[in-house]
Amino acid sequence: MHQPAIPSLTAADPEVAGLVEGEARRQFEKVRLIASENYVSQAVLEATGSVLTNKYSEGYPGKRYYEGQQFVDPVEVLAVDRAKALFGVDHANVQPYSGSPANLAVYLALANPGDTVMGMALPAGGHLTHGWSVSATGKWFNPVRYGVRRDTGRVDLDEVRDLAREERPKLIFCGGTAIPRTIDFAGFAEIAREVDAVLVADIAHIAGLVAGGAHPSPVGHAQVISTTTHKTLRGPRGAMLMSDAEFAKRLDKAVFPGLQGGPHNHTTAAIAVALGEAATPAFGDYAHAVVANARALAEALVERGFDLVSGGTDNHLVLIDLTSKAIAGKPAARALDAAGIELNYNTVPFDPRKPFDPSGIRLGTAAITTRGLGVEQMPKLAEWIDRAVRAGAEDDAVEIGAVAGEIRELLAGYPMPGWA
Ligand code: DSN
Repeated sequence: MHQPAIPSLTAADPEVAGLVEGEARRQFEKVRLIASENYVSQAVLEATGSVLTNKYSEGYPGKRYYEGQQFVDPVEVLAVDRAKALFGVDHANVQPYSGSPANLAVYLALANPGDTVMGMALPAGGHLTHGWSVSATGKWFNPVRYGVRRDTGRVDLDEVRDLAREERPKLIFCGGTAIPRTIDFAGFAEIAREVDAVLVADIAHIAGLVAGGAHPSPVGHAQVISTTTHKTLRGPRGAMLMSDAEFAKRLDKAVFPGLQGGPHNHTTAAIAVALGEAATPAFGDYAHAVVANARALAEALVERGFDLVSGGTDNHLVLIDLTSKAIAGKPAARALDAAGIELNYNTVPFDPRKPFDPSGIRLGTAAITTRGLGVEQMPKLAEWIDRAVRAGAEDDAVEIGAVAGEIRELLAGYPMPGWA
């Protein structure tokens, strides 16, 4: 049963309630390896489902365009103060609706249409909003892109420096969505300083690892930091912008009124709760356990003959190149899902296949670590992945069903917030 229980929803709209219950059960029964997902705490769920959703609050605390902010203002102040304390930044804005709008606000604040901006190419592990062609950021700005080296699968800062010297971008984005290795914020900062660019660190994937001390912090290197709140940070779906004091006003104005209307106050409250949780020693243990699990899983996958981009991982994320296997990323992801292992198909660097049918799969350990799985389970998980991928290639529904059954049996012993 979904927790908190949903009796009113069940009575008023059984159709929606049934779907919510179904999703809760699905999340309970699957090994959730989507690298950008997690399980939020019961407290975060409750804040997200609170009456704060009823309130309009355009503006910022103390400067709103609507009355009745006696409780919403302190909620937002709390979230901002907790973000500043947790990450050690001068300024935080907790209003962006999600990661893409947060990044758009950075462009609006610090660049003009047509300006040159630099980011990691999407197929190399970057994000759409770092100037990829199909994104507004690729259409309205002049994007230049760095990638990774073919031989190492890692960013080559010499290449980044050469490109930056040649193109003189106004903004340089580091970070992305499929980067299994530590981001060298200091190295990027040196390049940005040399070409007089603003360095923007998009830490959406690794924010929880940074907060928990399991990945170096961009603070002191990147003048602007963008993050979602729902990945390794384990909060509600939302985003934050953090920055040096110098950029605070411009970023705030870009978020509101530049791009958005009223903030989602229920989300702001849940972000405050998640940031409170992330400041505890237990969260530091969690962040380190996420990385330990990813490393153990990567090692076990390599032992089973999987090719990993960059050969392994330093963070929560593993990118598998299936080129040497008899199956592409998309059918493999489908077979794995049927076997109880949820992940996404993904391009790999220099992928000869199309993004909608690429060569790779991406996985991450943030959610399974929240669930309580540890390094001792990772060899078994690698075995299940191996069996499901083989079964997918051979169209072996019996084997896929067998793996799904074994996974359900294991997960029955690992509770999840949101389901009882
Ligand atoms: N969709 C997110 C991810 O899965 O990484 C990035 O926007």
